[in-house]
Amino acid sequence: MPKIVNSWNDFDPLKHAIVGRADFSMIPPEEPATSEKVPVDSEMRGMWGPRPTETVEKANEQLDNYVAVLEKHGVKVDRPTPLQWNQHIQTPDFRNDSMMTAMPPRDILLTIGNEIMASANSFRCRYFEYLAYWPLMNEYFENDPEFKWSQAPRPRLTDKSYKHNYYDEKISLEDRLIRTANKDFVTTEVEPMWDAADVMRVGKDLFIQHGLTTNRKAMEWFKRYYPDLRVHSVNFPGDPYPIHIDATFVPLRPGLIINNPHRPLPVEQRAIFEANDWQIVEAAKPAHDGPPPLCYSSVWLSMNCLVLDHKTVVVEESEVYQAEQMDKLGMNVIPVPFRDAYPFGGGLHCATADVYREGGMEDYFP
Ligand code: DAV
Repeated sequence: MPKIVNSWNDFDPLKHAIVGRADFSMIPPEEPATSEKVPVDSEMRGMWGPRPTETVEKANEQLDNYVAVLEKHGVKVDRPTPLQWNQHIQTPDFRNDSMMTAMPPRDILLTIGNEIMASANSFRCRYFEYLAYWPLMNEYFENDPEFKWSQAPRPRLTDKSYKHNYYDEKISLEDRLIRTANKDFVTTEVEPMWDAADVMRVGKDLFIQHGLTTNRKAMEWFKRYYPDLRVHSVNFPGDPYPIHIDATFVPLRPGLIINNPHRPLPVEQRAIFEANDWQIVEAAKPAHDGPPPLCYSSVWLSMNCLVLDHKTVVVEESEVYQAEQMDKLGMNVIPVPFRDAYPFGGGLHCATADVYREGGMEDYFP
C-alpha cells in the first residue's frame, strides 16, 4: 500500500494537501480566548451569528479556484466535511452557543512525518472543529499502514484556562505591546494549549510561537512527545495580537525566511539561524491598508503564502509587492485571488494543511 502522509517542513515539493471549506461558517460568540483576539475597533466586536450567505459563497468560490490551481500544479487536494457550525456545544466543563467553521485547517492539523495530529486549541468554539477532518483521517488510516492518526491531549477549557478580565476595552496598543513583550497572554498554564498554525516545522526543528493561542506548557508537552525533535519557543514582541506564526515568520526554502518587519525575531532568538547561514529577510509591505470586512486577521496575510517547492510559491493576486519580492528572491510566483476567503480565518497558507511533501527529516541546524 502506498505512503499517503509525509511532511517535515513547509517548502519541500507539495504533492497532497487539504483545503478548507467555508460552508455554514459562524462568527462565534465572545468567550475568554476570542475577545482578546478581536481588535477593539473591529466591526465584529459584540456580534455573533452566521456569516452572511453571500460572503460564504464568495469565499467558497475562491477556495474552489485555489483547489483548481493547486491541482493544475500537480497537488492532489482533499476537502473537509463541514458540520452545522451553528449548533451549541457542551462538555462537562463548559458550554458555548456555537462552533466556528472548517477554516483554516492549518490551525487544527499538524503534520509531522507520517503523523497528523489534531491540536489543542484554546478557543471553546473550535473544540469540535477537528470532526470536519475525521473522514479524511479515517481514509488515510485505512489506506496508509504507516499513517499515525493522533490527537493532542484535549484541554478542558474551564474558567481556569484563562485570565479573567485580562481583556479590557480601554487597553491601548502600547499596553498590548508591553503585555506581548512580558509574555503575558490571556491563557493560563493549567494545561497545554496550542494551535497548529503556531508551529513552524523545519525538519528536526520546531519553532513554536508563544502567544495568545499557544502557551508555555504546550512547549513542554511538545518536547516530551517528540523527543527526537528540537523545540524552540519563539516570541515576536512587535505583535499586539500574537496568533499564528504564518503571517510573521515564513520559510521559503532551506536557508531563507521572510520575517514581518513589524514583528522581528528578537536578536537572541536569531542566533540559531545565523549560526547555520540562514538568511532572514524583511517581508515586503502589504498592498492593502486594512483587512476586508468581518476579518480577524491583519493586512500581513500578504506574506501568508503557500510554497509548492523550493522555486514555486502561491501568493495572493493583489499582493503585488510581496509577489515582486518573491520574484527577486528567485521564486516563480503563482497569483491566486483570495481576499474573499480572508475573513474565514486567514490566507493561502492558513487555508491548507499538508498531507504529503517529498523529503525527510533533515537536520538544518546541526
Ligand atoms: O497577522 O493577523 C494571521 C494568521 C492567521 N492564521 C495576523 C495573523
